[in-house]
Amino acid sequence: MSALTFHADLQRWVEEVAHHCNPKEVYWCDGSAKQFKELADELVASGTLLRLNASKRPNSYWAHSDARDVARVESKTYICCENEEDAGPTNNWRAPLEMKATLTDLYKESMTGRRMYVIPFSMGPLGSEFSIIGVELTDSAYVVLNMMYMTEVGNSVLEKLGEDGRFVKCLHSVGAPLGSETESDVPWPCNPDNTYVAHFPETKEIWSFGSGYGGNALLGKKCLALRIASSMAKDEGWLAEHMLILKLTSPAGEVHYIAGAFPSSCGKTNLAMLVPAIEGWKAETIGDDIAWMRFGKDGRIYAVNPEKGFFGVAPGTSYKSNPVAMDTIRSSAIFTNTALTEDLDVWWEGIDNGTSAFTDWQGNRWDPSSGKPAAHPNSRFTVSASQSPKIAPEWQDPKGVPISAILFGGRRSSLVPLVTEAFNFSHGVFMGATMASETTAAAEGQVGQLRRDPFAMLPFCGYHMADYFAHWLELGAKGDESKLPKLFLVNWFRRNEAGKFMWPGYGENARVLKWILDRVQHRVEAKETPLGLIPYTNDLDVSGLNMSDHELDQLFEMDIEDLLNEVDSIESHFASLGSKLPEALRKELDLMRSKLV
Ligand code: OXD
Ligand code: MN
Repeated sequence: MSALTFHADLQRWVEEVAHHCNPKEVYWCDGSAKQFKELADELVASGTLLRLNASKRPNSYWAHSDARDVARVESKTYICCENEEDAGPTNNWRAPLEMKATLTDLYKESMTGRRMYVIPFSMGPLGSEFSIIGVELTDSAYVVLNMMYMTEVGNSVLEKLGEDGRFVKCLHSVGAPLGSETESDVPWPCNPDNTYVAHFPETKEIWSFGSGYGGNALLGKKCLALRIASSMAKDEGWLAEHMLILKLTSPAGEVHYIAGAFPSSCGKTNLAMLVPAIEGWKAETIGDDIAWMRFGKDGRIYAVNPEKGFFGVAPGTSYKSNPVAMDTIRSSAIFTNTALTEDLDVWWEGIDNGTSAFTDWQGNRWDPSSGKPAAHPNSRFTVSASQSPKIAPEWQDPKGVPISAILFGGRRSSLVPLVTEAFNFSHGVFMGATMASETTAAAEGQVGQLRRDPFAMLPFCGYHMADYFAHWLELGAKGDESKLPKLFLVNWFRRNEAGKFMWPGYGENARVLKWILDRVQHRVEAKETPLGLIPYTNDLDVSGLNMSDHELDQLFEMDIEDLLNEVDSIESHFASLGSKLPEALRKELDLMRSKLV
């Protein structure tokens, strides 16, 4: 199929890559439903996809990955800038030429026997000043289908690109060439021993090899919209953040937009699809994972969601925890690594719908007594955001939406109160810079370990983390504090001595958001503590929760000794970031210590 583009650089690059990787043909993705169906049918025929029971889950598919390719691979993710110092201590670094040499060898003939797909895509609404165009070359049709749900794909993007528009070159190969035209393929080709996810921020390129899973392979998401975009944002004076965007309407009809940074698998999608448990409040989604933010002409910060779909964690999603997600994925969705029921619908731990798994995520008969989960803990659904019954009408507004408050949060079973407001913007940056969370299955590695995850950007910041803090502080200093969003630290995950969650979470989180908006609107005072400002007891609406005053107090309890240990731990976190750490953050830490002793 020939290209519908007169973009000489794009054509040259496609030819060069095809020449080197040796695919049997080049396939230009036009973004049409016809192509989607054609590729899905092929993947069903070849065994990569299974068509789900059409009476239960119309137009939906199930895939299971190779058991060695199930999550983002942070240890194999690289920022390849000229100077190691610019990548900073939190990123893996390789010199661009060295990484390109390694990968050029690996890409040689890596697409033999496969098709190479050309996916022109836009992150952000086409034509918005926020948007960035990318083109992904991949030998995975599964990636094409997922990209079609997650981004704007096809001819409209090529048209926008014209003859000389700028785009981010994104190269992806599963790294599993077929020896001959007749060699049969495996359902999930990948190359776990040679996986690399490499970013070249200076030349704005992404080269990914060996993995077909999620953020390693859908290059618009974490690679472009966070790692490359964060580095562009630093140079150009805006922010590319790992944040949800939520629209809240009060019973009086007041509308506010809130952004929130939470590490992977900490309930971001649930919060983005919140169903408020308090009377009269309405919540709608703008985005569940990424926010690009910049100053508007009125001096406020505006945000867009650069994605067009949701790539959500399935386990734990139910009509109780997230009815909006459950309604969104009723049809036209792709499920990866969930379990299956006997009648070919999907199943996962916590789906809580009266069914049971029949086969596990690898497609084997599931034995409940094995003690192993039926669905992989990082199993996912991919679906178009437009299918959500609670998507806000303005979710693709090219101007973005004005942000009133930003939340930082993580899983902390102790120490961090339910909600704390920053004293001012730079104290809020300190909160973001020091946030920590217990690790989850979204990335390889052990689950449940406490790690500092500044702004939930640890795996996604495309440059030196201390420079990133400085960028936030500079942006704050440019703004008028009265127009900047107010910053808050939240923690839905605190546990009592018996190990039980102390806060009901989910829809009840609206109570915390209500207090936050009361603060934004200067309607209530707040109590000063060494950590920040917390609600006076009567200002947090807990009516109907059956919570004793003691239980409520426990959610905000501060143990001085524990907090002094936390100060020490932050001190070493800061030390690990080296000498570039902004002085303002060191001062915030000194201030915190002085308030505790
Ligand atoms: C995600 C992640 O997939 O953060 O959103 O891992
Ligand atoms: Mn994420």
